[in-house]
Amino acid sequence: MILRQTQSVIPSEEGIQNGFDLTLDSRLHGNDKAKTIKQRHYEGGKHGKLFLGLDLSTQALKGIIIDSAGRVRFETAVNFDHDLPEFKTKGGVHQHADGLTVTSPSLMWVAALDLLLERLQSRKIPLERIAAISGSGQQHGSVYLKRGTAAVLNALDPEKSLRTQLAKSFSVANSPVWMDSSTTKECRRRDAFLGGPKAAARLTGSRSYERFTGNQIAKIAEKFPKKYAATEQIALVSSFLASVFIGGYAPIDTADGAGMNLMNIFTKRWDRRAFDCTGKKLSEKLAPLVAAHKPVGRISRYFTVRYGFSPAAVIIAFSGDNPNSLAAFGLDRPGAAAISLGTSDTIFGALIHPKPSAAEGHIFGNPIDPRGYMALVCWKNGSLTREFVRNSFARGSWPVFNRLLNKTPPGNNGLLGFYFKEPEITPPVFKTGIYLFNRHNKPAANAAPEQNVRAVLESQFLSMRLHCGNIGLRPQTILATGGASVNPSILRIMADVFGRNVYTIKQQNSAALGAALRALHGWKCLNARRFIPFREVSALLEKPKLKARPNPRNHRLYTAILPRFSKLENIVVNRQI
Ligand code: XUL
Repeated sequence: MILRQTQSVIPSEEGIQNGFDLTLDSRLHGNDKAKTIKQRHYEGGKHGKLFLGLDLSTQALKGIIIDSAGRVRFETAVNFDHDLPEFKTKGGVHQHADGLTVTSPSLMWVAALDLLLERLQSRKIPLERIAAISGSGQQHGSVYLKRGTAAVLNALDPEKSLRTQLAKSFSVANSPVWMDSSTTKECRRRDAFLGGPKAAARLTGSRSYERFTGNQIAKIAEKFPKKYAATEQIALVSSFLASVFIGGYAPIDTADGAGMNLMNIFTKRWDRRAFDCTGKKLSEKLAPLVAAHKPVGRISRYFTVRYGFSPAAVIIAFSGDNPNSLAAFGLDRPGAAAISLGTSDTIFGALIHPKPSAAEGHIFGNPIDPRGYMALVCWKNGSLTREFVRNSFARGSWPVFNRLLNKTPPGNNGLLGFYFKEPEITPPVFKTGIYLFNRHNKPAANAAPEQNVRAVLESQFLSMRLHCGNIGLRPQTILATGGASVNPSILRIMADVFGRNVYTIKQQNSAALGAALRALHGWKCLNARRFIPFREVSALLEKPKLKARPNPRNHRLYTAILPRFSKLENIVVNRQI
């Protein structure tokens, strides 16, 4: 016999109130206005409970299953281009002819979910043992659901696919994603409306950015008023996936919600003024905000009947990919930071006293500490720029690059360089080029290969230290990830510039793993009926390996260079405009 659950999960702003008995913690960090909500008993099966983490990223939907000791038991992925070719995506997206608009078919994502779960089922993964599910989504992307979709989600028929049942549910068929940069007009309007970019940053954690969801919504509201009016709910990629699981609209967590330019970063509530410059009746179209460790509902009947999940499986709020990576790396203390050296470079970490800035970076809610924040700063000139310097000056070889590096002393005898192979976002530089300065701060015509090799690395890490410091992130420990983190020479300069130990770990698919760990964490909080420090979960993680220690003398040298670097950077930035 199939038991029908009460579905339709409409959460309140403080927590969840729904048709289920979920244990709620409202005594977070000693605030003991305890709300007693009956606790249900969780039966995960005889052989221990499992936790599922999903990651709906740009190119793929990934899934990781861990056990309660944090061990990865199974991983799988659906690649959009390869596994769902009928949606005709390249790298999971459609690049539009204007060169600015980038979207993904929303229906492709739900098709991918059925495919991924079918794969888990065909591999005989005991889905009935999954006690909690959480997820991750590429940040900033938005999903537009037509009036009536709550009812469709609530009554999904396990006999039919999600794709068939949700085919007519999207008022905007193609979701704008984080790669979209078509909303400059909307950004200028928002910044002006909120009192300028600084005021916008102080309110929402970031000045207005093209990819941030509020600006994408504003564009749709203006360009397609009928579609906007027909929209019942606007979800983030993360909250959309959670909504499908619970069979109703899921709340948006305060880490991913901060990537919209719509949330007051300090109160962690929606901001009415930010809504006012976005679209009519927006407050009716957005779900409430919730801390990322909170349950948002129980799994819907569609999944229990079709795939054999336990009806007791609980859904913990889904969040963005960067916040989930913060969880996967166990960055649970203020100052714990990760630097990802990839196509673009990114630094993110936990902090308590954020300083939102109009010039650089973003402040989000912290997905593993509801009192805290996370900072994130991106540089477009990452690996491609390092490789450009390697190809131009080191015969395209990393060993040659490293040998050249050893020929120059830290500080490069006063030479400083700025390498913009791509237009840069941190700081904003539109004109590409290389800008070199000698020890007297005068433009240097050119530099020897070994000087270029050192200058590109010192410049990249000085820029990281400067700009993450500007928004309040002062790394105490650094976890290096991404392709270039295998190069010990690069890690040594990183350690010297920041004056901190640099570690690495083997872990890949950090967003999906972070989601699985947050599922475990949220489930523990739920059962304990209080907030449990994430440390109890991160203690289960693989211990990072120490790869580079700072040399105190070199660190003092870089600290002395930093003000000069900042001045010269300003000169380069101002020359662009
Ligand atoms: C962060 C951002 C990207 C996406 C990638 O602000 O836009 O890192 O989250 O999925």
